[in-house]
Amino acid sequence: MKPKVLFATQNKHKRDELARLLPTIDVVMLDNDVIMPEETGVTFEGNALLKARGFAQTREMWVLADDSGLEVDALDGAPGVYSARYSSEGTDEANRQKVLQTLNGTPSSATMVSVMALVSPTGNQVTTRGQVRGTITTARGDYGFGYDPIFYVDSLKKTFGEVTPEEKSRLSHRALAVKQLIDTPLWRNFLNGTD
Ligand code: ITT
Repeated sequence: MKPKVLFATQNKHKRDELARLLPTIDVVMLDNDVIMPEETGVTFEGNALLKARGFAQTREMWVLADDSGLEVDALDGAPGVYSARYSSEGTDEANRQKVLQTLNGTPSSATMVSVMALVSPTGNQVTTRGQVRGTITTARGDYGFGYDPIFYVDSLKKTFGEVTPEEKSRLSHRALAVKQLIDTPLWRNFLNGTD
């Protein structure tokens, strides 16, 4: 039987990426009607822990959470931790449009960030951070989600919207965060069923 972890997210795209990155783990998703805690943190680490800690306590399970976003250099790091709520509509399309409109043609480098938090049933915790550098471009490609189509990666000569899920899972910010996570002592405890 695969070790089971609850992934505290309402974002199906994140869940699909995580399931691809952790094929030997049973990644359980929250039901759609579950209310997520308000993301009051000012760092990705703070918000990832906020999401994971609440559910680990109430469900007495191992819980993973991901807090992620886009930091645009010419916008002083915005939208950053406010990436999901950058536009008033809060949809992926409106958020991308707002980045492009705010930049108004100014070229800019940017960072995609993913912070993973793992919390045990007794409250032991760890966070890891993965980052990928790129530049902002007009939207290209139908793959991915969120800011992927406007995030161009030099080494790929493509936006994240133009790479297949397999390619993205080889080098994404989320892949880098997971790679570090599975090297932590707490992850070994999770696999061993100790806490
Ligand atoms: P949960 O909090 O339920 O996990 P969420 O979508 O609200 O889901 P965040 O608060 O972490 O997640 O917000 C992340 C924002 O960054 C959101 O707008 C995503 O679309 C975007 N994002 C996250 N990962 C991304 C990725 O791999 N590629 C492009 N955009 C991404």
